[in-house]
Amino acid sequence: MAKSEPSLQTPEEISAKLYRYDHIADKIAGYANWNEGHLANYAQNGYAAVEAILNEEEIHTAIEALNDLIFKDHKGAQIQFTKPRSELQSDEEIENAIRKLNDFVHVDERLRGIAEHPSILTMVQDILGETPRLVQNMALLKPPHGGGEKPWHQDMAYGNLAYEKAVVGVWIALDEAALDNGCMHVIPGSHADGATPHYAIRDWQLCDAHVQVEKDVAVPLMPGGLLLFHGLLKHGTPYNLSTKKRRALQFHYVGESAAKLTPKEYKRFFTNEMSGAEC
Ligand SMILES: O=C(O)CCC(=O)C(=O)O
Repeated sequence: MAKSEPSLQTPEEISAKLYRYDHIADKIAGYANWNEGHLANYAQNGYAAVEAILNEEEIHTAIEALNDLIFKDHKGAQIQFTKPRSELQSDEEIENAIRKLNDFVHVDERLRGIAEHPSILTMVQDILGETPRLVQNMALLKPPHGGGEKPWHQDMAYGNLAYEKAVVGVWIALDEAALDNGCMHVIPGSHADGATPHYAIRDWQLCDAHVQVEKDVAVPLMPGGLLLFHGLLKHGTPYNLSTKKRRALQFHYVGESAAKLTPKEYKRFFTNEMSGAEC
């Protein structure tokens, strides 16, 4: 029975012990280079990083659209604050206290345009082998000076993404996502482990003691670059302990024929209900 390490406390300790920074993912140099070989690598590794999918204007438009939702009118999109809204005065304080915006594609056509970007949809369709359906849209902000960790997890362990067929995640860097501001980290091939129990620890996450940190590959990306990844790939992002913002968009797509897991299947696959294995 694995026990989570009680000594993992500070952001610095977590960043040092649960992530490594010396294995860097290979990247595909733009959509024009996407080919069958990359699909085979995706099937094996569970991810593919592609540079320069959004151009400067698209990145600028996406950031402007997010700022409009934050500072002008959220238009019904959800915004998750890490501090009570009443304590936040300046624009900087407001932005630094936002971790997530959800469900904006129906209220902002600029962001919908990115979720429906032809290059992105084609790559996702190639992976799924059928027409993609967008099932989740969010922006993930990791502010400077301590923007929070997203511990290691599988996206399909979150009920809204628990489908009987693999979902594809698309994580798009709007700022440079680097080793020091919380870029994505993945365990190559870990989607082949299948569904793995998650635990409510710092988040809904894999047990820290079960993560094969020695296999961690970091995926730094320039703005406009993206990571395509399998819904069972084990991945996480460390704290942003730098002075730089790290904003990203994340979309999830599923094949149009895929059905949701039943609640019973979900519990069996993604919780310790059956095994009783503790973390
Ligand atoms: O952008 C991040 O920090 C974490 C993204 C992620 O892995 C998730 O939300 O599932």
